[in-house]
This record gives sequence, C-alpha cells and structure tokens, in this order.
Amino acid sequence: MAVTSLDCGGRPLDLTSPVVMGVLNVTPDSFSDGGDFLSPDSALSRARELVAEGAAIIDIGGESTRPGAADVSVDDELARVMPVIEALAGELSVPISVDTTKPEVIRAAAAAGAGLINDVMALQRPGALDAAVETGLPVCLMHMRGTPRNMQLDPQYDDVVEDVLGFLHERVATCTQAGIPAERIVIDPGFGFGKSMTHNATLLARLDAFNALDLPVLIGLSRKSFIGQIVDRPPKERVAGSLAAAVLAAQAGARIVRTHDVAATVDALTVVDYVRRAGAAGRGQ
Ligand code: 9MG
Repeated sequence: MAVTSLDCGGRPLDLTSPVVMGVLNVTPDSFSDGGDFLSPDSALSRARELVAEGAAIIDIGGESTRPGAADVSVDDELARVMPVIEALAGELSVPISVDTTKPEVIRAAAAAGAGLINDVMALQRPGALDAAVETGLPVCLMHMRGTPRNMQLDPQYDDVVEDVLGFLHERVATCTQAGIPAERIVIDPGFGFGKSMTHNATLLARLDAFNALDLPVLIGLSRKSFIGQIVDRPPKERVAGSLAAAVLAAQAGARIVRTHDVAATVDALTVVDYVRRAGAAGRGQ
C-alpha cells in the first residue's frame, strides 16, 4: 500500500499498522447504539471513552444508515453533530471523522475541525464532491447498492467482488480528477449496504482483492446483522463475532476497522499485527 499515513486536517493518522475507528452515533435510531449518545454531554463522554480505549480516530454521525432508516434534514443533522464536533475538535488527541453524505454537513464539519469525511454514498450526492474537494480533507469512499431505505431488498451482483471493485475504481478516478489526490482516499466495500449474507461473506473471504487499488481499506462489520445472523445474537452481544471478522479483515490487509467495541478490537488487531511483523522479520527460526 502506497499510503502509510493520512493527513487528517493537520492530525496524522498512521496506517503502518491496522487502526481502530470508534463509532459515535448521535442518532435516535442507529441499529446498535441508537439513542445512547443523543445528548451532547453523553456523546462527549463516549468520545473520551473511545479515545481512552485506544481509538485512533472517532467517526461521528447524525444520520442512521441502518436498513430502512428514515432521511434526516440538513438542519437536524447539523444540530446533532456540530455541537459534538465543535466541542471535541480542540480537545481530542485523535482526528475526528464525520459520517455524512450532505455537502452542507461536510463543509460545516470541516470548518469546525473534522479531519476526515466518511461518506457511505462515496460523494455521489449532488454537491458532495465539490464540498469535499474544497475542504482538502481525506475521504472514505464506501460502496452501497441502493439507499438505506431499499438496499436490502434482494440485492444482485454478477460478481460481488468485481462489481464493488469496479464501482470503487470509478469513484476513485472521479475524485482524483476533481482534485482529491490518491493520498487522501480510503476505500470501503460497504459490508451490509445492499449485500446478502453470501455477498458479505464473499467480500470478507476475498477482501485482499481490494489491495489492488493500492489505497487504504476501511471495513465496518461491527455488530452488523451479517454477524448477528451467523452467531444468532442481538447487536450488543455480537462483540466476539465482530472481533473474528475484524481479525480476518486485518489479515487480508484492512488498515482501518470501524467498531463500537474499541478496547477489544485494539487488542485483537495488536495480536494480528504482532504476528504479521514477527513473520515478516523471520523471527522464531
Ligand atoms: C457509517 N457507517 C456505517 N457502517 C459503515 C461502514 O461499514 N463503513 C463506513 N465507511 N461507514 C459506515
């Protein structure tokens, strides 16, 4: 991978080892933690906890992207995320990512000190690409088939890996042509976003194919229904299943793991990285 560090608005995110992105949903309706951190005070203390547990970056979102989620207006999304970003940007030692698809939120969050734009629509909403270019920040381009409202209604692919890779390849080309250099681009296959159980499993089994784009890969599988259906557990009891998926992803080369369960994921990735480095150095001979 050519990119080993991201400049998140002046805060570096070192990617020489896999890192953890802590999830902070300031929403009433996210599938796992909806409503838990809706008040600014509870969101701030959760962010501090995530950093203390070892998160290298915090992803703050004000619009649920779970299947069937309702749209949120620009004003409501700004009212949810901006007080939290404004309060945390000057305080946290790690960069803040804003999970949004809206140009107005991209601009406001960047002006308030956010360091990365995490867009589940890969900057396809009208105006989003221009807004992202203006900020000069790195972006995470995620694949989604459909919209959160309809994405799980029988998604179809010819070859899920080739189709998702092709989409990301096209979005990366569009972004670089618009003025976002490759050094500022992260890609994400979008687990759970318009994918069946088989699609998700195939993407995870063949995740190493995404290294072909020579860009950092981010994955989000934490507590998702893909894990829940395998282990037959509700969201807050899917930690062990999510860790297994995070380990498989890191083994395949994923550099950023988005998770609700930061401390456990940091430990799991630390073990993966230790073993990888020992293997690379030829220790134990
Ligand atoms: C906001 N959000 C929810 N799930 C996600 C995932 O898998 N990847 C990214 N980049 N963002 C996500």
